[in-house]
Amino acid sequence: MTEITAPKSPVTSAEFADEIREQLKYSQGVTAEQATAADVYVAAAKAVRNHLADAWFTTQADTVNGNTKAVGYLSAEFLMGKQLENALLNAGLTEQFDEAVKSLGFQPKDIVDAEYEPGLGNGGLGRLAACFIDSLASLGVPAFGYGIQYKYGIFKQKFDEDGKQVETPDYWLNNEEPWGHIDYNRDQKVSFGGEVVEEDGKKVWKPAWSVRAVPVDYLVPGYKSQRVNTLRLWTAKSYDEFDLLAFNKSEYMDAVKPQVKAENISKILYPEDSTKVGKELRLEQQYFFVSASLHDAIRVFYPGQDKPDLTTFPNKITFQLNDTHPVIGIPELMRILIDEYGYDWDTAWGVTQKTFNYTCHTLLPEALEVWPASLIGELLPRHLEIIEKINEQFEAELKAKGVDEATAKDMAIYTGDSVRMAYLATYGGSHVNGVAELHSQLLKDVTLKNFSDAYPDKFTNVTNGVTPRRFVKLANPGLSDLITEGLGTDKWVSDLEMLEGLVPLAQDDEFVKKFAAVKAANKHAFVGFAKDHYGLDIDENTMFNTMVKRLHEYKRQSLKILAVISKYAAIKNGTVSADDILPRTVFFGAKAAPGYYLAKMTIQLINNVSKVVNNDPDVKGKLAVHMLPNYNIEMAQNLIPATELDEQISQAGKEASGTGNMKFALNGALTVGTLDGANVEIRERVGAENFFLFGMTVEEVDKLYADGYNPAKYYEADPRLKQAIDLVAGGTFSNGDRNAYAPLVSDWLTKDWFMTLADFSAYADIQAEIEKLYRDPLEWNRKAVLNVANSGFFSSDRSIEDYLERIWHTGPLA
Ligand code: 26Y
Repeated sequence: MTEITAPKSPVTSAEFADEIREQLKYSQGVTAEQATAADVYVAAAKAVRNHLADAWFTTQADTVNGNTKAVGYLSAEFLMGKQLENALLNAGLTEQFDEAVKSLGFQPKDIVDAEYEPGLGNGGLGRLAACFIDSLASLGVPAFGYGIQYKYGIFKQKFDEDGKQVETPDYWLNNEEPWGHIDYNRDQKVSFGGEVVEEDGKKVWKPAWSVRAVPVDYLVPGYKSQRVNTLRLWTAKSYDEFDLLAFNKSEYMDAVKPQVKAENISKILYPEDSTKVGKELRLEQQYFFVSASLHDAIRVFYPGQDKPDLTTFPNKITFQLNDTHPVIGIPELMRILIDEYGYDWDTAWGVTQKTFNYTCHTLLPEALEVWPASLIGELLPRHLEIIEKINEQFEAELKAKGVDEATAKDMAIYTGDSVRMAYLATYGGSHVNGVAELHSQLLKDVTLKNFSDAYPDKFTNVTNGVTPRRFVKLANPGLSDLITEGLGTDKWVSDLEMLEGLVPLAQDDEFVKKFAAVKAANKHAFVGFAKDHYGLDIDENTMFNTMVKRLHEYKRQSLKILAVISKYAAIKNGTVSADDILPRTVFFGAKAAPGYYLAKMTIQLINNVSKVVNNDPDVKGKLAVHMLPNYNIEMAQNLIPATELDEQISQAGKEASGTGNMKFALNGALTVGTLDGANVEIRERVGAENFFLFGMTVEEVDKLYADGYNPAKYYEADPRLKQAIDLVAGGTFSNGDRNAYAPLVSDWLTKDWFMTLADFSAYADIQAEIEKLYRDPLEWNRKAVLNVANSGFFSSDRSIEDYLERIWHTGPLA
């Protein structure tokens, strides 16, 4: 073991300023006088990277030679957010940076803001991966994040004049990107297509084409841990860059064809978070990064060895499969062990099963990936053979366990036509986990029931969490200072359950008032942010009520907008008196998958409700609605701390966990929510009296499906709902056009798969309770403080501790 040496920090602010000057001069070619904020940002980022370098090398050496197994987190998404501020915090360089840039004539905030946010994820799953690698490094656990450096991240969202979502490409690498280090000397070859032949009684795969996987390394500094892990994102390059022959014949497009084909693999993140697209390119992406990562791990842990003893592989590293996306890794490791290293099947299987574990992030059966066998056969013919053999072995094992034939058939990994990746993952790994208690239970009872019956010991739960560094300390400095004052220490940043120490302070009116003042200041700051970014004028003396997440029918943004419309109608009709109206500003933020018709129409509706409501003098000062464009991590960091009421209103049994819910509770918003996902655990912890619960339970939902659900009945029964839907259908939000939302209205009245209408009355009713409490600021804020105090459990540090104990069976470096 190498001795741990601290990163070069703490440096003095003067040294930091000198380093920025040097970087400006020698790496960017501008003087400090010529430099813009964007230049200083790049220079500062490089300076921080240099400071972390030694700790990174030490961590790498200890990871290979050390006393503990590493974690490989295989994920198609890492939604990191801006890096500079986080790297400064974790490296302990924030103050020095602030002083340094001021001495150069800049404001720290302008430098931090100059960073372009990388959007290499769709939503919760990608952000969870980012929180997890922060926690792994902070806990000192050796780990690699493995994924793809997409050239284009999640699309940028705008709205056109009709309020429709317009997607534009996110070319984030258009500007200098100082964090990633491309390492051409640690590349891997990834092959596709071709055929499998027998040579000397051995199966030999003769691929048709290959691409070069080149790693781009990002440093992942732990908070005060002196450890720096690696996020290794692969980019695809062509081996035959350029067809000179074609070029010389003036066939310029043909000349770059091989390059384009190869580079397409890492070109774009699929903007889908449901699994309606089954594209060939997506399978290529998955295999590309998983194959490169497995080979990379062998390179790292058996340096320079031609004949490594790979039976020790599972002692060196354990791989977590983040959803079904990397599950092709199971047959790939089998192939590597058998074809590349000559192990027999049984040995290879033993190693493979010990190496992998699988996290499921969904409850929607259609979101479990299933690949046509023909596609796998074309792209990865050897893998299809291996999958078939795994399936045969699995069938035999089930038979031996006494599982009846019909059940075994239902459980097939390979059906002849298709390959079910979730089943392959469950059988091919050691553990399977859901992401919240309720979700894990439903996986066992419903989604993977047969598997749980046959292999009960494999199943476990790890409730999600979020990193307190980014989502409290950075996002909410005011609250962070107050917490530190209340607890008399800032140790809570790496031990979040210490927040419990604030419980008694919820009874201290002075403390509660201080909390209220922080919230008011955050609201004020957000008003400025919204003015700068979106040109909006927001009244900060209204309740800030927020619903931000991907747009999905099951998440039920429809329920929220119908309730808003109903409230609007009530004000217009005078059904509520002016005195009884609690002024509210409702914020939505949501991207819809570009091919998801009803989701996009819902965005259009929200935008047009916003136009009508915000321009109606009758409701001015009482109700405002804003659909904020391009919800991303930056917006989350600004909006969450300013929010007072958070919406988590999915149909029970559909949201696997949610992590926004945790961020809001930790920042002292109260939640209105259903008994779904992690809401259940949040409510248990913060107390039922500090959470606005409404709506059907999973059991009630199931019963209603079974009894035959008729949404029209609910429309007829609640005049508030009827009126809201009639306004949409009647053209109030479409300049009189009665057809504009016809598909949405018809879906509500005839299908309504996620039972928005059935939950409407309960949702509308609970608003009175919410508003009553809000009129008593001291009581509202007392409950908000209790939300903060009791949400320490939802730190991703705790999630990682659970993974270490229940699944990975490893721990920090000594
Ligand atoms: C296969 C492809 C189309 C696809 C791409 C992205 C499929 C799914 C996804 C993303 C899923 C996702 O973000 N799931 C969310 O994971 C969070 C972290 O566990 C959960 O909190 C959240 O409930 C779940 O919807």
